[in-house]
Amino acid sequence: MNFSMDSFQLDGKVALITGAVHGIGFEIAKSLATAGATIVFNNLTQQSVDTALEKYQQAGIDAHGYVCDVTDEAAVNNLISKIKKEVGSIDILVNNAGIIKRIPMIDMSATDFRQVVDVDLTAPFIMAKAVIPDMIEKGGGKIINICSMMSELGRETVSAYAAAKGGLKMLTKNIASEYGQYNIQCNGIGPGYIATPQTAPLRELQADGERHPFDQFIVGRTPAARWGNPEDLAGPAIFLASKASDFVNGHILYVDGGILAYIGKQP
Ligand code: NAP
Ligand code: GCO
Repeated sequence: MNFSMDSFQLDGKVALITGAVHGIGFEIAKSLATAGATIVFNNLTQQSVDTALEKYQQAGIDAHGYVCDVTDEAAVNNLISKIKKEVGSIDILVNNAGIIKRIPMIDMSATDFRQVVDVDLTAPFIMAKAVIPDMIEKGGGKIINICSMMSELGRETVSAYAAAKGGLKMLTKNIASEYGQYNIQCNGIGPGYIATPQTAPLRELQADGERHPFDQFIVGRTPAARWGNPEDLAGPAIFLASKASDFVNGHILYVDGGILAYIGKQP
């Protein structure tokens, strides 16, 4: 069979991107729309959903927005049923919704730790469990889990986040293993350091006008010598959501400017 660039097209596909009201999720949703997908997203509040719907409209995208907390299994099951009735069953799930709490581990409460794991790991499990039966019935589907560099590396103050994202890497591999036989591909995208609201505190200008020390650290550790932009994730997302990746399964695609490959500039 000759390869065709049509393999990257998503026309007729319904894509659900969780938490896609700004940042990485919003850009991934726009990229999937560019490839032809119908975009569905959720967030925690009606206000954030309504604001995002306007942003999608301004981008020429007729998106479908719903209020749903991805950690609430009953609410997620209702959401998937509602989407199936109102839009269609889901062909592509992007588990994007996520939180981080930057607290030294011995100062972190178990409640805080559990909340991060609940959103960043348990919720992708709940979401995938809710969409896989329909994917099996349809003859296949795509699940993309937004992992992290912290799926591979640790750093101070992000113990819960790294544990969750490390677990999400292995959940990705396990879904791939268990459901690959149904033509479901489950892969991860591991963004490096991306300029979004989540990392804004790490890039704030200091009182003296200097760049944040962490900002300087990351730029120095990244071969591309810059922070990533959410738009850098568009192409990888289209690839993993499309037929072009039908034989890619259980893979974490790091989109990190090379930081994971680099020991760091010699002094
Ligand atoms: P962000 O701007 O904070 O966006 C995360 C989104 O998830 C927000 O819209 C948030 O809603 C939503 N959300 C949080 N908890 C939720 C819940 N329980 N139910 C439904 N929605 C929920 O973060 P981002 O930087 O775009 O990151 C998106 C994903 O990429 C996350 O999984 C993050 O861990 C991952 N990631 C980010 C980077 C980076 O450098 N930025 C790098 C690697 C991986 P509200 O804003 O309304 O709270
Ligand atoms: C942090 C950052 C990172 C990024 C991302 C890196 O505090 O170290 O928030 O965790 O969000 O996950 O890939």
